[in-house]
Amino acid sequence: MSSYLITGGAGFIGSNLTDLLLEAPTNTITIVDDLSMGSQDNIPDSDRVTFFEHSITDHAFMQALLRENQFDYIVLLAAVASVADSVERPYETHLVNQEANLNIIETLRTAHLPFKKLFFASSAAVYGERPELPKREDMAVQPLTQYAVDKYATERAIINYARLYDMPMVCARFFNVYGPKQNPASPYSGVLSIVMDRLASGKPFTFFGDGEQTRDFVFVGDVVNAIRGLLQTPAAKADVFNIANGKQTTLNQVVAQLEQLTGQTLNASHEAARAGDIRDSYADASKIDQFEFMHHTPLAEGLAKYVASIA
Ligand code: NAD
Ligand code: UD2
Repeated sequence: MSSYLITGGAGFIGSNLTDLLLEAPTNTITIVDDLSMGSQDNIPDSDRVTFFEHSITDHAFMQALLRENQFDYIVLLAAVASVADSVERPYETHLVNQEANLNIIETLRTAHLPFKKLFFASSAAVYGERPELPKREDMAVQPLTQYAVDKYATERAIINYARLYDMPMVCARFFNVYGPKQNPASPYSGVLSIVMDRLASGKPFTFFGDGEQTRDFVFVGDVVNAIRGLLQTPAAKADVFNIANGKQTTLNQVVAQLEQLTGQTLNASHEAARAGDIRDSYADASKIDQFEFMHHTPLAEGLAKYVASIA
């Protein structure tokens, strides 16, 4: 029987993680989410789930929550996940993406609160536009937006706290996650959630550029399985791991596969590439592959599951 705190648990990855953890019959889950991007519909109706609609930037609230409950595992997923938002509102997003997380780990440290493992979700964004491929965790980083700066700073804070104060904490850099429950509401939502939405509605889709840009698309089921694995593996500590499929795929290739799976044709046009868009990105996943729990769902299989979840 384990108790989990998941910040951002009403979002895409957080709700998939909640579903996975609830498969173990005695796990209990506490979610803190302000529903700025997540949805109440994503939260299962279960007496093992406690939901607080609240911002993690309320430091007093988070301190009290941590002090008054005993969580075995803490998963930090809450973030303003849109890079574009962090360019528009760098200070406000910084308060969520970095300061709120620092408050949480500082509370754990100063109050000497016991817990088994804390996980923090970082991003491939920390690599920036450096040309070396595939991206390895020991490469130099180049965070080019406040989003990436905050992800990198929080990673470093967590790794340093883990080392300096012997706290069991670990970070991962997610690449392009796709799958059920991803919200297509923003133009900066994951591109495959937008493609799926447009295939279903027939509304127009715009390729930014020629569609030959490449990404490392990783199925959300593999991501939440890896989060659980990192939480349960004591050796994964004071460190950061890429979570990716380790495969490079063009946007054109993945769109063609989705058209085939859905039997629909995308109503597509092309515009210039987005300013600051990275042309190519994929991960060296060998560091996380040292753990037996890591599973790589082939793209065709993950896309089929995604389509089936919507049909
Ligand atoms: P998401 O937007 O679906 O989930 C984030 C959740 O955090 C949302 O439910 C949102 O309502 C909540 N939130 C935002 N601000 C909050 C606040 N102040 N207080 C409480 N809750 C707040 O995004 P996601 O794709 O599920 O991302 C989860 C994490 O993974 C984020 O930290 C994101 O930066 C990171 N990440 C995601 C991807 C990806 O491909 N989806 C890639 C790299 C990193
Ligand atoms: C991802 C992350 C971002 C950051 C970045 C780091 C997501 C949603 N975003 O951005 O947070 O970590 O990686 O490198 O995971 N595109 C279109 N049409 C659309 C939408 C997108 O052509 O309507 C293109 C877009 O220009 C890009 C590609 O699709 O070339 C992927 O876009 P994305 O927003 O899904 O992800 P990315 O890699 O830009």
